[in-house]
Amino acid sequence: MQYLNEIKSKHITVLGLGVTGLGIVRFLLSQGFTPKVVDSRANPPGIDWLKEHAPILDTHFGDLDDAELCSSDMIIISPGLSLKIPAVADAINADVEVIGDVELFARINTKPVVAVTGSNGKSTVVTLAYDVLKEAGYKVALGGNIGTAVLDLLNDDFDVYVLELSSFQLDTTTSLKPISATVLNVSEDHLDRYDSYQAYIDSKLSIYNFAELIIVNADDSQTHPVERDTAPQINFGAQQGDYHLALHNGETHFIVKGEAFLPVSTLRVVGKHNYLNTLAVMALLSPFAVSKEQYKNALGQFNGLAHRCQFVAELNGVKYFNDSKATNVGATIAAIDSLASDGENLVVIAGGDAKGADLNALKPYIEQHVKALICFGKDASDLAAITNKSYLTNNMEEAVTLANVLSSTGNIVLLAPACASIDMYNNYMQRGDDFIQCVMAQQS
Ligand code: UMA
Ligand code: ADP
Repeated sequence: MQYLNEIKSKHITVLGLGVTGLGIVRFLLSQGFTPKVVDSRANPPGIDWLKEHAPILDTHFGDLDDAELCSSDMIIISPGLSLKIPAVADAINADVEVIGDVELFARINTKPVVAVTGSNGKSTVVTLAYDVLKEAGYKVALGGNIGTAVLDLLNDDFDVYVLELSSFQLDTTTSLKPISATVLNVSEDHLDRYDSYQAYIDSKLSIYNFAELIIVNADDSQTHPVERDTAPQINFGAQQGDYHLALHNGETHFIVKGEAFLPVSTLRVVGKHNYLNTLAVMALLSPFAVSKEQYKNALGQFNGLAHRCQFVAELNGVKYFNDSKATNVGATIAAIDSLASDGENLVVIAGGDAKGADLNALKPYIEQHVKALICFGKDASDLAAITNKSYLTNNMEEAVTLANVLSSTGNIVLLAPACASIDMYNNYMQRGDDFIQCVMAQQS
């Protein structure tokens, strides 16, 4: 850990004390550093841990303008905080180095990193990649935006890291050199944090900067690097690409470089978007030794993740699906696409905080496949305004009760909000759990 010796004498501030901040603090403490810890909240999530394990550290909890950030040599900032916050911008102007936890990880780590970003499918892809590598016998670590701070993983002796990276994390990462990297897809998200959609796309594309192998989505040109002569590139897509889907002996297969590798039925979870996610995994893991048998085992055991198009129950011939993780328009479109059959078979529950996105992109999918759109939450009226099939309600309970009334045998009720949950819930998991509870209550 040569780099740590270089910064031994620096005054380091850890800015943010959530999952990331705690990971940074734990790592720095384990290496003999005593950073200052700052958070704009009076009671940040990590405060109890800090009080118990490192009460000696200098702290400031509250207004960042009073945190004296400019007197640090280096700030390691959490992804939930924008670099444009005035106190942070002032520190950057005063030549304080501001980096994220992934950047510190990159400066120290010597093992291969498989890096994944994109608007949708990141968690699914990294989890499946992790499962496949494990099945193939690698000692593999899974972390990043999926929930484990990367620095919490650094002390163990892993063969390979699989990292999910958000645009926020990429904004503060400049020297990560992944063995393979992908932007899975791009659709509008987080526009409340970026000056423009292009700025959000540019953030995503920075994952390719020092990648040894670039994996692009053949069907989404926004995932392609701007520079032409960078690293070798391979692509995946529905009908085109080095990794694509095609019929073989009457069954749709994953096609790998011209050969029918495995039938899509090998994968336990369904939906075209999951087939594309699997192709992305195969492309990302092409630098590793994984046999067909090992893929078959891993794909066959993959149950998908909770709150992503998760089957909840069947009541009176109506199936209920929880896709609470559909926190943007692109994910809701993918859910509608994968559950739609002929005619208007879906009752969709949506709404929450749209994060500044243009909701009109949903319109053609609602028109074609959706019988009723039931909305609640902060941006419910904007969402309801895109179709005359909409209903406004006040909360999940009312929405599920109405969905029960409006649906008939053979229909599907789908929670796919196209919005973040933070206006009414702590997170998308809590929203999904509320949906499940309301559905179960309909049974009694
Ligand atoms: N916050 C303050 N003041 C502070 C610090 C944070 O108000 O001083 C607020 C932020 O504005 C944000 C919240 O606290 O609303 C959490 O921010 P954080 O940076 O402390 O978050 P962590 O707990 O460290 O979790 C972060 C990721 N969260 C965000 O980027 C907002 C987690 O992704 C990630 O799992 C974790 O690091 C480990 O890498 C979550 C997420 O929602 C799941 N990500 C967004 C997404 O997927 O769309 C990007
Ligand atoms: P992320 O980590 O990028 O949020 P997840 O795997 O958690 O991705 O899935 C988030 C949402 O996106 C879920 O609603 C899921 O059904 C949907 N989804 C998954 N893969 C894709 C894809 N390839 N394209 C579009 N939507 C997808």
